[in-house]
Amino acid sequence: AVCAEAYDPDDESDDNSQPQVVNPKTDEQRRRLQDACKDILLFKTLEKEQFSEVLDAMFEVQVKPQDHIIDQGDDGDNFYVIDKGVYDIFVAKDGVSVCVGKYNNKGSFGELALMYNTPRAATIVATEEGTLWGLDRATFHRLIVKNNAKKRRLYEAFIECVPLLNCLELSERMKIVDVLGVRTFNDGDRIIAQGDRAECFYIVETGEVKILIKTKTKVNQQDNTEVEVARCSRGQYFGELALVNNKPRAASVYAVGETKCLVIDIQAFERLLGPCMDIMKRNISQYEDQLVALFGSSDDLKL
Ligand code: 1OR
Ligand code: 1OR
Repeated sequence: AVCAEAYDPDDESDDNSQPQVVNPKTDEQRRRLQDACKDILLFKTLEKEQFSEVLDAMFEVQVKPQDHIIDQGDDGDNFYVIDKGVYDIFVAKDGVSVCVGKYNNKGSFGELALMYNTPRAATIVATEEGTLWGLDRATFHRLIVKNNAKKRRLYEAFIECVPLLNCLELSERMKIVDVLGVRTFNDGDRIIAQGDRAECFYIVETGEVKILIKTKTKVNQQDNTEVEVARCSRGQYFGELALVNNKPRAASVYAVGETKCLVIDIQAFERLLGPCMDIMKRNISQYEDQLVALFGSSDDLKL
C-alpha cells in the first residue's frame, strides 16, 4: 500500500539517527521515577514507547538547600521532574529578583528554554534537601518537542473554539497546547475535591462534569450533603477559582460519563492566562450571586 501522509514541516522524522540515551537505574530508583512522572502533564500525551524512552533517559540529581537548579538567562540544558523537595521560583523584574511561586514536592520545570530555544525564563532554587530527575536537552527534543507537533495538530482546532481563550493571540493559544496534558475520567470519578489544594486548571474536551458544593453555612443541612450547582461540557473550563483566589477548591467536580479534559498546571495558568483574567473574574462574581441565591450566604466562597 502507498502511504500518502501529508507533508508536515514540523515533523523532522529524520533525526532517528540520534542515539537513545539510557541511564541504568535500580528497581528502587525506577519505582520513585515512575511515581514522580505519573502526573507530569508534558508526558501525558506520549505514546507508551516514547514515555518509556523518556524514563530510560532520565537521571537522578541530589540537591542541597540554596542550590540554584536553574538561573534565569542561562542556556537550557535539562528538563526537571521533582521527586522531592520544595523549590522557589524567582523572576527578575527591573533588576530585582521576586519570588513568584513555588513547587511543593511535585511538578516539573525547565521546559521553556528547551522548547523554544530561549534563555531560562526564571531562577529555580531548592529551599531544602531534595531529589530531581533530569532529562537531557537532546532527548527532550527528540521525544517531547516532536510530540508537540502532533499535539498542535490534534488540539489546534478545539482550542480555537474555547470561548475563554478568544482573548489570546493564536501564538499564545499554541503555547497552551505545547504544555497541556490530557486526562480521561470514567463516570463518577472525582476530578476535584472540595477543600483540596489546587494545582491544575481544566477545560472539558469531551463528555461532561458536574459541580457539587457542601456548604458549612446552611444550618439545617447536614454537613456532608453535596448539592449540584452547575455542569460544564465541551469547551467550558473549571478549576480556575482556587488558582485565581489562592484558596482551597470551593467545590467538588465529578465526571458524568466518560470525560476527557485538557489540563494545565498552575504555573502555566499564571504565565499564559493573564489576558483571560477579566473574563474569569467576571464569571466568578456570578458564582457568588448564585451562592447567595442557593444558600443565603456566600461565606463559603469569600472572594
Ligand atoms: P525555563 O526553561 O525557562 C525556568 O527555565 C523555568 O521556570 C521555566 O522553564 C518554567 O518551567 C519555570 N515564568 C516563566 N517560567 C516559569 C514561571 C513563570 N514559573 C515557573 N517557570 N512565571 C511564574 C508563574 C507562577 C511567570 C512569571 C511572570
Ligand atoms: P475551584 O478551583 O474552586 C471547583 O474548583 C470549581 O468548580 C471552581 O474552581 C469553579 O471552576 C467551579 N461555585 C464555586 N465553584 C464553581 C461554581 C460555583 N460553579 C462552578 N464552579 N457556583 C455555581 C454557579 C453557577 C456557585 C455556587 C452556588
